[in-house]
Amino acid sequence: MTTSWVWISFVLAITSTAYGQRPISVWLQSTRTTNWGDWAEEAICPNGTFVTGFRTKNQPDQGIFVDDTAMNAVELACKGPEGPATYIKSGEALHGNWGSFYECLAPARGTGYQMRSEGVTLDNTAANNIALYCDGSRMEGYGNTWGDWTERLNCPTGTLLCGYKAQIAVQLPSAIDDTGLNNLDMACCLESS
Ligand SMILES: [Ca+2]
Ligand SMILES: [Ca+2]
Repeated sequence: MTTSWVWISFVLAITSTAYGQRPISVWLQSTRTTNWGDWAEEAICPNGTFVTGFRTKNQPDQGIFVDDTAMNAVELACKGPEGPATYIKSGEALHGNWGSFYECLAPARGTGYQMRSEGVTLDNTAANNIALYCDGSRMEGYGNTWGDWTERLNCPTGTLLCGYKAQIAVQLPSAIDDTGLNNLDMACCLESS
């Protein structure tokens, strides 16, 4: 390694610490039961805070003559040892209404999650619900019941949920079949971050 290359690496390390995003230990990826839409910008909890709750924006069953989309967005609550919650959101599709917040029982924090998703069908809905794990307990959101619960995803030991990004399809190519939210990938950060 030349002296100049060492210097460049040093400058990059300093700038990424000063201006870069909080370091992510690992991204957990939801099972791609469907894979429509674009990924919205990542939403990451402020330093020193972790995911402690969530709510969903869900469209209830519209009946057989109207297009269904089920889950359309998720919002997360981030908390530290003290102070008020910060709310973060990655994308939001059009349909549905926001349900109640589900909060971990303090001092528990989010350690993993699970998605309920529907595969390809006549009227596609993709993601239908999400469940958050706070240490041992599991909380299901306000959602619909099409499809199946997919694999439970857990942060590695020593890390906690600290953010997410959502894949959202506003409209499928068929133009009359929306699905809203399709996938959620969630970030795990070191407990010390
Ligand atoms: Ca959906
Ligand atoms: Ca649909």
